[in-house]
Amino acid sequence: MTQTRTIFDRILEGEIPCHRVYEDEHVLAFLDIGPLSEGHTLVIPKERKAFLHELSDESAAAIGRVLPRLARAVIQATGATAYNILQNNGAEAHQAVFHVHFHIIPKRGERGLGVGWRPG
Ligand code: DGP
Repeated sequence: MTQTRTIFDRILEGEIPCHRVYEDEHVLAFLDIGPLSEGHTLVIPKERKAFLHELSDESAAAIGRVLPRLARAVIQATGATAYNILQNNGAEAHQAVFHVHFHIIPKRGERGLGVGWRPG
């Protein structure tokens, strides 16, 4: 897929603001603008790729390293008792922003049904 400039590139370049929760050489994490629960966090590679299967090993490793740490931080910050990690690839899979991203969606005091986040 052609790697077009998305809203996340504008966030990465500081052109539009975000609530940053983590940043390193390869990864940025920030709060989702339309949170499904308090603390809903997006974790993105700095590499500009639309889909997970296009990601370089370096970016994949960097994301893999920080996801558990960020999940831990989200649990601690929100008091969540559970969370979903979601990662959509393609419009039919509900991907809206075509820059790879992982959702960390904390859950508390509720029992999830099925995948429990968005209607199919
Ligand atoms: P997805 O459907 O997986 O592509 O989710 C894209 C997410 O990106 C969606 O939950 C809302 C979030 N989002 C879109 N635009 C912005 C933005 O400008 N700032 C922030 N913080 N989040 C955004």
